[in-house]
Amino acid sequence: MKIPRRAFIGSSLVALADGSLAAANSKSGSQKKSGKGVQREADPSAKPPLVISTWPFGKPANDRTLEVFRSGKSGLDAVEQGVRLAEADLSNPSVGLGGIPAAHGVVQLDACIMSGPGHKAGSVAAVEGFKHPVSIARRVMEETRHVMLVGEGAQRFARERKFEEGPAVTPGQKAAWENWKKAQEAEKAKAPNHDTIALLMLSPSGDIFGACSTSGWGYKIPGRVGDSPIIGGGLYVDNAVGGAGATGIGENVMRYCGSFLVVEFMRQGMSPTEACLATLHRIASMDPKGYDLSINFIALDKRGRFGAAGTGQGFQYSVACDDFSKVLQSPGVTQKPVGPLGGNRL
Ligand code: SD4
Repeated sequence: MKIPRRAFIGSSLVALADGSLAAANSKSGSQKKSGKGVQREADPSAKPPLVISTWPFGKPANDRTLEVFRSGKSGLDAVEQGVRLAEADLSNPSVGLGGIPAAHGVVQLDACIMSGPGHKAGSVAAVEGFKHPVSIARRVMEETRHVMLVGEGAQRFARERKFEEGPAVTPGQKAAWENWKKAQEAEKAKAPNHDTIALLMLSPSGDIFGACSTSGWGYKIPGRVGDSPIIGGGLYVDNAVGGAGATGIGENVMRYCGSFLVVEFMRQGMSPTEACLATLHRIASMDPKGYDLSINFIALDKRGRFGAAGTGQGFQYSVACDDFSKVLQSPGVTQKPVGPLGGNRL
């Protein structure tokens, strides 16, 4: 089913390639009229190798991904190494062992990796004490008949393969956790912010690779698994179409197969930004919280077009290719779109 662009772009903001924002109301000129009727406004595109990732801290990860790829390694090696860079940064409270711990004071990491060629995937969740869950996920993908290992089983698998171990929690996060515990006992604790790296790469041969890693929701219930390691939730790659990744409150992504839906909308002909917006509108139309979801998506397609969108004010994401490496602002959505399908589920 083709969905009129007007129906979902509505009153959103669209990120320009230079990072600025422009109103993208369908009536305000973002659609071009031609003799053949209304045409879609293309998202920015870039010549591959092209890398896109969530948040400004994705920028060094993108640069690392390109550096590894240019050195002759595979696309899978490149995305893994890019995400490892973020995992190794102990000052990042959202990814790797520097992350905010679960409620028992120990960091539990979630990660996954996908290869477009062969449609392969590997994933781990609630892993304690290992520095690079994305690499464990890759080994699950390459050395087992399974897709996902969790908790103690994933740790045993990693230990047997001599993956690098690390602290249960960093001293800084332990001190913050102790304060949180005290505040919680006094019933004054707030949930801290948390982010995730989802990273996608399009290679010059048209292959797509993706990886995702997070310490998840700060002070979560031990054993809680978010969207990030869920194939189709926090990450999805279809080598014939494109890839998508998510960040934000995983519970609001994984109930809707968010990244899978973004890719499916691109398959129907939407640009990456349009597909991210349509996914947000779909989720908001179903969720009792409406647009109060705190979720964001990035996407790239097979043609080298890229985009992103988030609820509220949107979010910042990073893009790199041979010509540039920069941080962009995504569009943000706070209300349902105007147009004939505005009241329906897109
Ligand atoms: C999760 N989606 O575990 C992750 C966390 C995140 O911005 O991305 N926060 O729910």
